Amino acid sequence: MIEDIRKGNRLALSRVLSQVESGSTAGSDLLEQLFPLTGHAHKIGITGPPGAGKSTLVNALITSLRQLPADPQVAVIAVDPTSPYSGGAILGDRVRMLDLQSDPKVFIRSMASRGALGGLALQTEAFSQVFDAAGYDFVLIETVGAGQSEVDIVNLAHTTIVVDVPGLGDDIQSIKAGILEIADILIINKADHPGADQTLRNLRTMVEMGYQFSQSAKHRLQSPPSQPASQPAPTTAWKPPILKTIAVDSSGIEALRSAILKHAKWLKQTGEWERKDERNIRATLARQISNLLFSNWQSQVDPALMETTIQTVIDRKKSPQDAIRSLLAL
Ligand SMILES: Nc1nc2c(ncn2[C@@H]2O[C@H](COP(=O)(O)OP(=O)(O)OP(=O)(O)O)[C@@H](O)[C@H]2O)c(=O)[nH]1
Ligand SMILES: [Mg+2]
Repeated sequence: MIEDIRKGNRLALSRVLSQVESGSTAGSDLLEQLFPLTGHAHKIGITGPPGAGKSTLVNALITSLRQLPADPQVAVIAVDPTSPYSGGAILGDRVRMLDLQSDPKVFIRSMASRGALGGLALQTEAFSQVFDAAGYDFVLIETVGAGQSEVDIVNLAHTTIVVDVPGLGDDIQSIKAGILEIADILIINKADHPGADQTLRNLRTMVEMGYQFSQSAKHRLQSPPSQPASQPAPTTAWKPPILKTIAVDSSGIEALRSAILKHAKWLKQTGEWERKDERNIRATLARQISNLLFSNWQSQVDPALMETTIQTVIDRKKSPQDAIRSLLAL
């Protein structure tokens, strides 16, 4: 099967992804054998509010990446039940998607966000390892930017693109401060809508503040990080570019593609590429270990005892700490 997917057999690739998704032993054996073949793909996260145009942007980006002289292979993981890829599409989106699917070097796979075994981040990581091992050069990961799990997902990526749209209002601007911190490239999509320049100015101010803070913090705080990484921190900070796009007619997509390639170059020159991989491996191992410990414990605990213990906590007869001690038999 692994030989088949490396040769570009799409049916085999589909099967491997399904095995992995099911969480079967066969799936995990495949992942284990694929792992030595990974480490080449450029993983790109695309996040932003619902309806911002992420899928439209991804569509346009695939076409643009496919025109690169290196003739790269492009995979998409759509972590999103409302994504056009999963069937809720208006006709136009579906037609475009079919166009792309007929390209043998493009593979689009959606992922049900509910019930993902071991959590969304692990599932996304597993899928991107399959694509990476299969020889895909770019793995685009689309997810709705709403909470911590999305931040976890985009942290798997080498490059994170945050998509904003004009006219969402000031209240939302403040929420976005958190998501801005993870952005390597900022997009104002739907630049054909009124207010695009105002949004651009707002974002520019926020990015400028964040950039100055990170620069001065780097000079002032010389304390070692809590988890020493084998690679030193980069000497030149990356300043996230802010680009306007109109995804529906592909305007601004070439600038986006250039920014992505420039970011990849910066990551490699500064050693940040390896640092990101290292962080990703640490986070993935920690997640897998805690999942495994939890499911081992859960399979051993008596469900009736679990229920009565929870009830004693609800009745305030036991503290949560006490309950944990007795459930873990500490
Ligand atoms: N006017 C305008 N409409 C756009 C643009 N980009 C996308 N749209 C439209 O916005 C709608 C939502 O686009 P999607 O690409 O599905 O957005 P999304 O962010 O993937 O949405 P979810 O996955 O549901 O969160 C569609 O009707 C698109 O045609 C744009 O640049 N300008
Ligand atoms: Mg979408």
